Amino acid sequence: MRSKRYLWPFALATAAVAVAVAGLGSCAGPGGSADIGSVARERGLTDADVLAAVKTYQPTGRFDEYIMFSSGGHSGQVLVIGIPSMRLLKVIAAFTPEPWQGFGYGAEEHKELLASARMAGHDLAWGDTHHPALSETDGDYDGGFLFINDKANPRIGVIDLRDFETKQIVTNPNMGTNHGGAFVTPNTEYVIEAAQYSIPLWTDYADTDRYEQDYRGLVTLWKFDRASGRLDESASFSMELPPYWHDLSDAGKGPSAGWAFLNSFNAEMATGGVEDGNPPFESGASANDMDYMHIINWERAAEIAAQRGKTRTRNGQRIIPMSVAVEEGILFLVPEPKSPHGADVTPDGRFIVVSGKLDPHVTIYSWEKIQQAINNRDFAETDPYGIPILDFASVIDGQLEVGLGPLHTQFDNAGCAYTSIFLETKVTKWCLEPLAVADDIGVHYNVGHLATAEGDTKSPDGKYLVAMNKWSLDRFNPVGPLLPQNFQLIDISGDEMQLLYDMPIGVGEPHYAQIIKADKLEPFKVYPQVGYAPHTMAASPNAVLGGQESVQRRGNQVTVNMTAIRSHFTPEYIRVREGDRVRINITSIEQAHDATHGFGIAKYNINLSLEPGESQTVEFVADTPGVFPFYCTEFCSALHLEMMGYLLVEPRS
Ligand code: CUK
Ligand code: CUA
Repeated sequence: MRSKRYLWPFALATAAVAVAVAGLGSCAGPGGSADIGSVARERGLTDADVLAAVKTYQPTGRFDEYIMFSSGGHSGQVLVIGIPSMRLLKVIAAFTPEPWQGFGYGAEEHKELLASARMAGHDLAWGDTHHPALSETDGDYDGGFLFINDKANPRIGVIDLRDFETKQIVTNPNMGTNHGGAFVTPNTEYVIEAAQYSIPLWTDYADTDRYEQDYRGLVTLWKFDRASGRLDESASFSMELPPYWHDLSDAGKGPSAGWAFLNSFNAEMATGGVEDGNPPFESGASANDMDYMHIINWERAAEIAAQRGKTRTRNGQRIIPMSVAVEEGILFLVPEPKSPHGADVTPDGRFIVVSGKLDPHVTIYSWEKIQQAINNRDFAETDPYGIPILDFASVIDGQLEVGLGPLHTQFDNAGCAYTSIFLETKVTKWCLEPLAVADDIGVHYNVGHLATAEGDTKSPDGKYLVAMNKWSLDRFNPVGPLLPQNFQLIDISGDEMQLLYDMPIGVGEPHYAQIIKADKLEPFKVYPQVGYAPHTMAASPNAVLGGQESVQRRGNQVTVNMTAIRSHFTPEYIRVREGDRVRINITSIEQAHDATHGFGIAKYNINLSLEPGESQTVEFVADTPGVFPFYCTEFCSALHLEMMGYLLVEPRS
């Protein structure tokens, strides 16, 4: 009874909103009230609630105006969400095996990718994605590629937005973890990745009593080759940094193009050890009033990295040592208050906004003043590693009190900025010229990053802001002690911010997201040809066309060339002997939009997803005798249940 009473008003409200959007006035919904006013009254909705519903509801078949790519946190994936509806469209398998996409469930192509993503001799079945970065052309998202970092295991994934699949994972051999990635330069020349927790750099092992001598930070600039859609490891380079803990990066644009900004904390170089009577990391690393933002001339660094004798190589990576960076004038520090988090360049590239978790202000640095100080060699002092430190007061444009625990800042199209306020659990809107607070809005609860529409480009759209919240407490039906992180969609088109929608996230803690105009994306409807290999984005050498199906045996190696089309596999029998090595080349010869087939083999941990035209290969040893049905795992047609076959593994004895 209870659930029924709950459901009726919900269905009615949906119908009523649909009517409102269509402008039809009224019509009879099921079971009672048929006009918006009485449904709203029955459900206890305010005018603002109804307005929010009307601003976000998408009638069937209507596409969203924006697409948000969000990190999936420690799910290791990327979430694709429509805005303003906040409908979840896809979870892109990035660092974690994902069975729906058949990612990591037997395909040789994925085995290769995941093997390249191993670190320290371990297969890694998770990642902690924090910062997605859309590829840019001339400072604008171009819809071509998405890069995503794995904080836990210092890796960067490359996702091709023609098919929303992960194509490459590069591992960073000289980092312990990474946090200052992925951020792109204005023409995606490079993808920036900075380490977070320092580890020894020039030696494999050193205890933390050698912290200041042997531990180091690192920033890597991964060269992106757009033609191949891959990061080019041999053309990439790194720069040695002091063993502060590096936080977030952003690339300069406009007047600051060619430079990158990277904030840091634990400039104290605290080494913790509360169990030995030392101050814990949390207090040791926040003892000082100031940490440092790093100012890096990446354009010049790239030239220096190409010169003989200017780099040292470690684990195959070219690294510009700090001493060279100082000598060449490509690395500077500027103090930033206090336990900073977030460094965000304004759309015009003239200012860099930094927040201190323990300082109620945002600090706005002037690129013009920074440049002047650098050109005049106007340095206050050097850090223990000889890096010039600019004078704080002479390079800031101003500071503005925005609330307790400010974290991340995003921008709109009207010269205003939005800063997440973690402790006060709100978003503060403020404007740059003149510098003043304009508005604030409570969010639930404890917000981390914010994302505005086209927010990291040189020309943000304004319109929408998403608050990415850490806690949900009383916002949703309780689901045990582990509650969902959540997103709140906020309308920022007017002077006052309006909360539109709450979306729980059930898979991990998202950190950052970017929002792109949906019409910039042009994904494939079907793969360009039958027998296509998504991992190379080219014709597959293992393609099997209709009529080419076969089973071949050579010794104990059995090769099956198979096709899939509604609603059968050809062949339907795979007969092998126990211990045989079985290789199945399988091509979906479908060309119909959205006609996906799966290929799962019972008990062998194999499942593929074959989109129209796609070719994949699985290889395994038939080590267990018996009869194993295989079947299509997508309900592809009326006779989908019949789309199956048998793997018969005959016992040796
Ligand atoms: S971080 Cu998570 S809320 Cu990794 Cu960008 Cu600030
Ligand atoms: Cu193909 Cu179900």
